[in-house]
Amino acid sequence: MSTERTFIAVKPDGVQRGIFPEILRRFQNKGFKLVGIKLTLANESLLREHYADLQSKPFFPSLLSYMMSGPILATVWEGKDVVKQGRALLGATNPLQSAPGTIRGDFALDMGRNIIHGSDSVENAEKEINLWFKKEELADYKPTMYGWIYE
Ligand code: IDP
Ligand code: MG
Repeated sequence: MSTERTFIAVKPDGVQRGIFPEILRRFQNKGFKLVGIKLTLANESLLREHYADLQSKPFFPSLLSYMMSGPILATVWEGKDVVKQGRALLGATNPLQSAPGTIRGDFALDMGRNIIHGSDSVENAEKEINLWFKKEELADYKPTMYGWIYE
């Protein structure tokens, strides 16, 4: 059993379009454990930290307004190789290059409306989880199905 964690956020378009239950279902079905979940509005300072590596990109202002255009469903998932596996479930950043079967490949067309965020490394996952969640908002429990998911 791994305690690796990742930060997965359904962006405002994914919430407004009602795709979030399908996204939760895919992570749950794969075998990952939900340890944190909340519907939240992101402010500019949080987003500037979250996307610190993209501040100089020409699309940064539109990325900010996209991410502030409505509620975000912020989640934390735990399990074996969850950071890398989570990125695989998401698909490529550009939905036109995301394989069918992935979340972006199945539900999005534009890079600026790609419905979901997922941490890209274990280190960034830890940073993002601490940025979006307080410690007491994360649940520590053992799912009853663990024996059916892990050998
Ligand atoms: P990622 O979300 O797959 O990790 P990043 O390169 O970290 O991709 O970019 C963060 C987000 O910024 C993307 O998910 C997408 O919404 C947006 N973005 C990235 N590149 C572009 C672009 O060229 N045009 C418009 N939006 C972009
Ligand atoms: Mg990224």
